[in-house]
Amino acid sequence: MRTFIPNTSTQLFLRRLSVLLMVSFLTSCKSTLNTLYKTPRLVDKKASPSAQVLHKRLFDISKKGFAVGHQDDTSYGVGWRHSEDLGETYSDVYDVIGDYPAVYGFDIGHLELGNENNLDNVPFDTMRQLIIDAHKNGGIITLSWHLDNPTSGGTSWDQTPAVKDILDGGIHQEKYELWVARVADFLKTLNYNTQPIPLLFRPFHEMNGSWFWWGEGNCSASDYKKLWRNTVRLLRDKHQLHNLLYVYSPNKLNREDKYLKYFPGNRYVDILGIDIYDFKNSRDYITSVVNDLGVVKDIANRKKKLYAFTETGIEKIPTPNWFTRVLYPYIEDSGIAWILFWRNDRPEHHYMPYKTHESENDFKEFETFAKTLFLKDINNLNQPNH
Ligand code: BMA
Repeated sequence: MRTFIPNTSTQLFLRRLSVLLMVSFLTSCKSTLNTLYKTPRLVDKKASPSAQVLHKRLFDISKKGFAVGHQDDTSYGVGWRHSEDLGETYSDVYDVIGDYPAVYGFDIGHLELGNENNLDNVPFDTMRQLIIDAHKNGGIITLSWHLDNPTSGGTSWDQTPAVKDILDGGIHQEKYELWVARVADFLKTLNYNTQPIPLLFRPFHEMNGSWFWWGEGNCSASDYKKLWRNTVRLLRDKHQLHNLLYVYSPNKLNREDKYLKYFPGNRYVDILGIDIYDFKNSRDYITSVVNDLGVVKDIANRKKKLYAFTETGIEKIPTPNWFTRVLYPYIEDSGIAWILFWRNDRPEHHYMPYKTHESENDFKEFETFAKTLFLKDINNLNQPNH
């Protein structure tokens, strides 16, 4: 048999080909690795199966696009409030696109006081039912907590320093522990088919801004971290709640801000987030979205954590094509697991369109885009194991 002896140009070609093959092999290995789910180290070593399933589900979602969420979607909207008499689940989002959001935000502010209603007048009994319904239908639940100021008795926005008072034997520590116990009691009632409903818990958000009593200038970074860790320990260890994933979400980063300044540690945070609003200056907004989501993505990848756009929107949506032209191009390939638009309270304060609003068609187009995942979309991805 004749042996084939390549000439020099064939040798060069073969060498190049093998390098090319090797590179493409390594790249394909890397992309397979990126899509492989590795069992995470969750804050809660005893995380419920439901919480573990939610984490995996968010990972899968982030590989396909991002889950679209809305705060208080089914509690009220522009011109209506949930009531048993309505007989069906109202939602401004459903009204516009014929599907529900994939993520449902609720706020438990004033639960700590033992009140019947939250700070926006949603009865906690209604909230419980809406959370159970959303979960039953395959939706994902995220909770924020605009709790009152324990020192002054004012609201979350009362900047009287208070964090020190609820730590390490401070004068209001017992009161704070009672507040957390009330939260725990309510969270324990969120069950479906005898399983605890998994919850994305996002307390003490926007701490790098100074508008909340737990924010910049109103407490030190080290006290903030202590407060976060204590709260986790109370919920997880004292009250034995194992269905929470903990989400850290600073506000839009100002030039001098460091994303991790208030970060309580890898062992106390499951998912990284960021809140950025468009205050009617879309150029500024886009700059922040690109920069800040980039920062969050890098840090999250380094820490092997999921990340999300935990609050956003433009009040009243006065900018034409805001969803499709201002927002979508900059989040399309960001890798976020979800995005949460803020609440629809009234014509002067809403972040999602409603029927007859000018941005209705823009939002309908947004819904058709490849990466925007609503309730039907995430249910089609993989059936959650209820
Ligand atoms: C804020 C505003 C307030 C509301 C609070 C908690 O951003 O929407 O009106 O009380 O969130 O939902």
